[in-house]
Amino acid sequence: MDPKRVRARTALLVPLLLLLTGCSREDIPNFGWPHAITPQGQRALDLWKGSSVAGLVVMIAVYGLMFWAAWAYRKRDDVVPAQVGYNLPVEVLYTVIPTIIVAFLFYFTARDESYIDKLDAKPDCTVNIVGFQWAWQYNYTDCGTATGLSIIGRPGRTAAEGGELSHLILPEGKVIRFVETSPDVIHSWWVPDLLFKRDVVPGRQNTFQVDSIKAGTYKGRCAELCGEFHSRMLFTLTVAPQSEFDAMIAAAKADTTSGRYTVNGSNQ
Ligand SMILES: [Cu+2]
Repeated sequence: MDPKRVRARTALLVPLLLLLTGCSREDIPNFGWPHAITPQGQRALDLWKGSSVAGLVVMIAVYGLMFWAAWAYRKRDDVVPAQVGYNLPVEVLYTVIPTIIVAFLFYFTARDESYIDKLDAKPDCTVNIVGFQWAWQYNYTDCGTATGLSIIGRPGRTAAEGGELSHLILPEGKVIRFVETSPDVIHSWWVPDLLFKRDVVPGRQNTFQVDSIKAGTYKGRCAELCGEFHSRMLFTLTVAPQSEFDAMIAAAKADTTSGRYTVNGSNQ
């Protein structure tokens, strides 16, 4: 191909590669992650940012050394350079430095993982998440005025078919424990804004906790391919101040006709 055309194509492709990754300026400080809405999410975000910066530093050092070596030792004449089999100090250095880097990353990962997996003996609210083919149900097993209430999602492609996306409501600023169970296959309960997801596994109870959640409405989905209508396992999470939460729960408990709720397993 004509070298001019190659240059023109490269000049077009390089900026396209950079720009078409879909990042905006706001994504840069968090390296593409959303803002955290829980202390656990903040920990994960800080770990992600720290690891990304560490990766960038290593990249700059490695490419810097490579280009420096290529430039400093480029061919200047026809004299054959000194032929060496090994260089012990350099080899020790490039074994020791990566070991130190990995030890650092391991320390911070282990520290943050044990914080994110921590469970309080007495959370403010415990919710049982049931993931089934292909919807979610939420049972407030121990959660103040909400205790006994279940929010029922129903599988179905459309509302006309009887499908109902579930809508979980939680109080703002409270310690919340999630207990996940599944009657059929593995699902994964994921609210991207929580910066966290955990699999829902049949035959066992998976738990996790958030120390507080910022008020807002967040989208959620199933993150484990679980069958034909996996893509329809969408849900909404609304986090509201305690008084609003109590009012929403009271309205849900009073709703005996929509089929979206049950109290202690019945439609009242
Ligand atoms: Cu699923």
